[in-house]
Parts: sequence; structure tokens; C-alpha cells
Amino acid sequence: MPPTAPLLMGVVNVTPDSFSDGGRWDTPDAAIAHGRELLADGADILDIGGESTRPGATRPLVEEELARVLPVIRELAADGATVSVDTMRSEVADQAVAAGASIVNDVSGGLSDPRVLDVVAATGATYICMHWRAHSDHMQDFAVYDGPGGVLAAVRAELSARVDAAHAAGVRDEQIVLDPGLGFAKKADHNWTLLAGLPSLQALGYPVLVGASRKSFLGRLLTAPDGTLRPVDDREDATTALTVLLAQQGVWGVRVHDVRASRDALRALERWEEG
Ligand code: PMM
Repeated sequence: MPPTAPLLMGVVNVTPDSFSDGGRWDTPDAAIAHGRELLADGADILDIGGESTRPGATRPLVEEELARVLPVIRELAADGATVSVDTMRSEVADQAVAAGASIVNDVSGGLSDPRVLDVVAATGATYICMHWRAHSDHMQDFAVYDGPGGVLAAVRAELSARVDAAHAAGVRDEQIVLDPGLGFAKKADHNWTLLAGLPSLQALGYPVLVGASRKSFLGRLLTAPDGTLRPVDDREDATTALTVLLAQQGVWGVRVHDVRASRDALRALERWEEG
């Protein structure tokens, strides 16, 4: 039996400064229109975020983050979309769920604001718990994995500890999805090791979501002979190839910017598997 197709999570960054699409959808109307396009392209989930996590980013005020995401969540949830809020803040998670989000995507796995776990427990939202070590302004200082088993063993153990914290706050197993956090306190080779080692993370017993779309390890992979990294908006073919490979690994979800390309690729894979 081929694995079930992964859910496609389309990215709606309502930010002026995200690394891949910063500033393109930073008004509520533009973000809502973009979310609708992603739905038409075949997104299963819309991930709406108001804080950029690109390396070196500074954090918005909580009021700014709320003002960015709430109108977008309200409108897209009213359209019937499954909405995820990409936030590390309990106030934002709480108000986002009240506005119609059913998934809390916390890139800090509850480390930045542990009260996010209380909100998840109280609301029953699905919880995407990502591997994370530090805020973006200094996260690359923490891309060191010298212990036995290297990056894979460390990410596995640190995610496991976050699951324990979620349980302690009252979050149920059925709510939890794990994410290796590609690019967050990770060097390019760390990301490839994590991708190759996904079965070891899946063996923790939770669904897994992966966000590789347009990240800098793909830019590095596709470096030109003169040493120039492949630009962010030209990493789509590699991203789509990873969607297919991740589907074959049986992941629960793939977080992408270009939903149409990944949807087309998954259709081809599905048809292939039918024989
Ligand atoms: N990556 C980014 C933002 N949010 N959420 C999850 N769960 N996993 C990720 O890998 C992830 C994320 C950064 O990428 P972006 O700036 O393109 O949104």
C-alpha cells in the first residue's frame, strides 16, 4: 500500500520581511487574496503567520502580530478553509483559535512562550511542535550538534522533551504533530541528515510535517559555478522534488509556498502508484 498523500500546507506570510516572500502579502486584503489562490491551487491547510523567522529577523510587537493575522484568519476560516496560525505567542494562539484557526503552528515547540501549550490544551487545537533552539536573531549560533548520534539524535531527544512538556500541560497525543525545523539552528548538512533520518523521527509515534520550501540549504545545493547561491524565488523545482520524496516517506504534511507545483507533483505520484 502506498502511503496516504501528505496534506499540503500553503504559506501565507503577512509580514514585511519573511525571507522568501516578505512584503508580498503584508496587507490583510493581499494576504486574504493570496490564501484564496492557494486554496484554488489545492492547499489543504493555510498557515498564516505575522512574524518572520528568517535568520536575523527582529520580533514584531504582539499587537502588531495580532493586527496582521486576525483579519486574515477570520476571513479565510469563514470561507471554510482549515487555518493554522504560525505563532510562538500564547495571546496570538488564543485569539487566532477564537477567530477560526484549528491548528497552532509553534516553531518554538513551546519554548518561547510555554503558555502556548496551555492554550492548545484548553482549545483542543492541533499542535505543530517544531524543533527550535533560539530566536532567529541568534539561532545559527546554536547549530552545533556534537553529541553522540549528531543532529538526528539531538533533534529526536529535544522534540521528545517538548512532547513531555506538552503532555504536562494537558495536550493530548492526538493533537500533536512533530516537525524537524529545517533551517532553524541547522546548517545545510544538518537539514539533509534530518531528511534522510525522518523514519527515526516518525518512530516517535507522531505525524510529521516538514517545511523545506525555498530554504537556504536548497540555495546552497544549487549554487552556480561562480559561487552564487540560487536565489530564493528559483528554488521551486528542488522544493517540488522534495514534496514527492516526503510523500514517499509517508509524512503527514508538507509546508510549501507554491501549492500548485506540489499539488501537480502529488497527482502524478498518486497516479503512478495506482499503476
Ligand atoms: N518554516 C518557516 C516558518 N514556519 N513552520 C513549521 N512548522 N515548519 C517550518 O519549517 C517553518 C515554519 C520559515 O519559512 P518562511 O519564512 O518561508 O515561512
